[in-house]
Amino acid sequence: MVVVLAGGVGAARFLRGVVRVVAPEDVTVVGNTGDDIDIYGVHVCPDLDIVTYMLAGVFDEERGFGIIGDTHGVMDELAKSGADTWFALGDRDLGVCAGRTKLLGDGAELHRVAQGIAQHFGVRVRMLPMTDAPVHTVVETQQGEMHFQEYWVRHRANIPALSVRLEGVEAALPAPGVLDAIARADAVLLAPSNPVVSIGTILQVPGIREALVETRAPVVGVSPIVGGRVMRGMADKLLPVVGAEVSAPGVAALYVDFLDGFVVDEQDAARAAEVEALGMRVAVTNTVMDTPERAEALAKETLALAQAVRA
Ligand code: FO1
Repeated sequence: MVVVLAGGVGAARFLRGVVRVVAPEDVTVVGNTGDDIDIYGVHVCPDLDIVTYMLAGVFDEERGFGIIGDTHGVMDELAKSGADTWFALGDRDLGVCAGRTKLLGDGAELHRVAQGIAQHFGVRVRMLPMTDAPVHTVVETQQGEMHFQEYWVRHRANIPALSVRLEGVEAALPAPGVLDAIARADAVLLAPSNPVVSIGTILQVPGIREALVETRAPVVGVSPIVGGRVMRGMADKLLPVVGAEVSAPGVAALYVDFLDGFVVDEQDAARAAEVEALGMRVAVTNTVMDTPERAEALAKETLALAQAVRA
């Protein structure tokens, strides 16, 4: 069984490759829920949904979120009534979130709800949120504190960020199954997701980082840096906030206590030796997943590195 720690689009693309190499039933996703937001009366789980929609083959690649071909009747009506619709939820996407909100309101745990949604979409990987507890990432900026989505979507990360914290994490426990999956895995992979607000958030849930240190499984990450820059998203704005350099060794150093291997993009080959000097094995390859075939090749390369560090 392979465990993949996952954020949004980068992780979803990577997982699309992983399930071409490993049977989906043998893949457990531990998804970031720090981005989750309550808005328009519903509970949105962007990263879990992005992964689910991508694996279901219904992801809207052009927008980078939501369901392909979705309509926007609800947002249009909301806008007419004067509501600020800065966070664009398509009609079907809203329906998914409304269903989730109803079940959570009835007392269901998020990991059960997430698994149910994945199943409705025909997704056969095991989808686990990092925690069932309500947590969310708060960004402290020069204009005050705000929810991560306000910073990311409304302000497009254009306000200087001073610090990032995960509200509610002290009382959070890993979702049932997360620690067990990490302990029993044949390999644990870190998707090329944002090291601060996706992977970094998952690592803050009490017990998860310790489980990664202790597991007998090889733990291998994929660098989200390509040519000294982030591939997508705005991690270049947030890495300096945690004192990390925007580079492959800068990201690897954040995981140095548990990482056995790191896959670095060929454009960053010159920095591979610095990653190795941190005490981990390195594979250098093309990490740009512009096609499902490229994602599959990257998944194969990452799993081969996991095999190699175990040997
Ligand atoms: N990202 C945007 O840039 N603008 C949006 O209006 C937006 C809406 C949205 C709705 C549902 C959903 O699941 C994701 C959505 N995202 C949107 C993406 C998301 O906010 C971020 O990209 C992730 O949180 C980062 O992983």
